[in-house]
Amino acid sequence: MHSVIQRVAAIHDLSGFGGGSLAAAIPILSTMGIQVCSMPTAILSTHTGGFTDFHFRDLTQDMRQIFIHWQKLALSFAGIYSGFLGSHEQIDIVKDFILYFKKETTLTVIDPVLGDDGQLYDTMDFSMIEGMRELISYADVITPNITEAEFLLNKKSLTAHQAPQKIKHWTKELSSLGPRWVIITSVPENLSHGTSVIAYDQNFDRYWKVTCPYIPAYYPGTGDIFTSVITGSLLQGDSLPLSLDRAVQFVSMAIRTTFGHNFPEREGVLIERVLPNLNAPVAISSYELI
Ligand code: PXL
Repeated sequence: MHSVIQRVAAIHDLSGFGGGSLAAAIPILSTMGIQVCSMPTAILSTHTGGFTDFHFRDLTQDMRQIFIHWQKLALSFAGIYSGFLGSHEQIDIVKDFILYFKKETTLTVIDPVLGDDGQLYDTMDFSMIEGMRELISYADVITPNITEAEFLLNKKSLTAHQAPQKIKHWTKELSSLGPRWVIITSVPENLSHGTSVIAYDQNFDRYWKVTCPYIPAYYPGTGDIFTSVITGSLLQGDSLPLSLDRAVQFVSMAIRTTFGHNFPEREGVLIERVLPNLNAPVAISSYELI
């Protein structure tokens, strides 16, 4: 079906409260002028980070039906963007979806959501790591955090001191599994007490880094916000380093806007307050070639 606007198939869960996943992808991409076609993987009352007793409805069978209907409609996508997946079957559906809908010009972004802070999320197990490792071979861009990168490469946890140098190698190692661009987030910076994102561009054999100051807070959903901005920015035609800059700046701004209020972290960040910044002219740039 014809579209005059860039269209992205977004394959994530929908969490009713607490932000993240589709609740991040839809407003961010939409603000960036990109149409989001949602394929929800599950519906939850809240995300799983910091809430207990949440309601969870698996939508694996609905995903297949949505896929079949979109095939009949002959939809085409400028981007395919997946995040939190609940099972092996969902990983297989995303794989089939990419094989069917990806064209030469389609940007495929896979956020291999598995865990954070050295731990797997409650709903993940080691077989999901295997599945994700295979799925990322179909991606153009992947955005693991440092914990997910460890699991995907079967590495031991790093000390903050050695992190940035080692992570450079990890980005290239992950890229050898398939994706042109590998972006590893939440990399600790020992000296500045900040955190960095480190990225590798396979085509140009170049490494990039953007660092932001440390904020003593952990808000769920910021990874989804980061990858949504990366997706939008690359689709708008930005370079990898500029996309990194825009995503880091947007997430930092969302965290800083929220942190001052002292709300419980599990409620996520006040994304609505900062959405209009996505349309601001490029102002400062802090990326480095490393
Ligand atoms: O932000 C990753 C994510 C996505 N979806 C759900 C989650 C999480 C992280 O906890 O619980 C449902």
